[in-house]
Amino acid sequence: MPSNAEAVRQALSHAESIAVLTGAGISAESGIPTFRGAGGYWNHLRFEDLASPQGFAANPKLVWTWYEERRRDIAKAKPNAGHLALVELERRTKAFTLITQNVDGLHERAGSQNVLRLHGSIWTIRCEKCGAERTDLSELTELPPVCVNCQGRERPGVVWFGEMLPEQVLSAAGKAARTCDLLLVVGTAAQVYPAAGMIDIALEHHAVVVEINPDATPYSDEVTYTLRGPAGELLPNLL
Ligand code: BV8
Ligand code: ZN
Repeated sequence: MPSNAEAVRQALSHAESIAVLTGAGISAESGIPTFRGAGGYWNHLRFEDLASPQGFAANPKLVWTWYEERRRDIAKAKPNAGHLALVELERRTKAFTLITQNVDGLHERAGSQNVLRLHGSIWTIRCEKCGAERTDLSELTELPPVCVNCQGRERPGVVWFGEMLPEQVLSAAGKAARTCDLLLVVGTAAQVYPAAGMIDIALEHHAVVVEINPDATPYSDEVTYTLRGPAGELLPNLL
């Protein structure tokens, strides 16, 4: 009986179209805290206060302080072997779609090409008043930042709880999950929707679904293979 890793290697080599769903866990080995589990943000912070429109309206300076702190940490971080393994897998695969819940931009910095960012980007800043969007990698000194066009208050260009995901991105992700032969689910607790719903879509369409995570998730018993361990170790071993 081949090991799970061997079976997954086989399945990857036969797959014509591969989709990947990543979450905060793939950036853990780059030193970026996750949201749940050991050291996670939500262990000591409330997502309602920091990642919701209500929280931002109530205390924009607090929310921006948290986002700017994360921006500084991410700017110092580097893509890890897990991110790089997905770049190599994309190079080898005819049809490859990387669906990420992460806003850190590490997949793009690693060199991934076809990336669907379900929850936006921490490097995007959007004016609440006129909607103008800009990319700004610099250290923000004035929090909240002010729109140069209309002096309106600016917010992080991310999707908060209770907000709709970008329509085109979500439908492209759904299509990739529906049409892939194999879905890799890497570093996500699979508790946030509609992102986690990509796993249901792939399962319903009889894709091979592989969970790569040191811990179990609500989908562990439904997926085809579970590989228990850190993505930075397991992904390169699958190439
Ligand atoms: C929506 C912002 C339609 C960006 C995030 C009530 C009202 C409104 C909505 C809801 C509601 N009740 C439920 C909902 C739906 C809600 C939801 O799903 N809630 C959950 C909590 C139940 N979803 C939404 O609100 C979404 N919008 O539904 O709109 C709507 C509109 C109005 C009214 C109704 C519906 C919007 C969701 C997006 C929220 N924004 N972030 C940012 O600042 O980052 S979510 C946040 O969680 C991040 O984006 C993060 O990516 C995401 C998911 O977390 P994970 O990535 O899974 O990370 P986590 O830490 O949880 O897990 C890490 C995993 O990695 C663990 O399993 C760990 O074991 C593993 N790991 C650790 N180390 C490693 C590793 N794996 C591999 N290698 C390692 N080394
Ligand atoms: Zn403006």
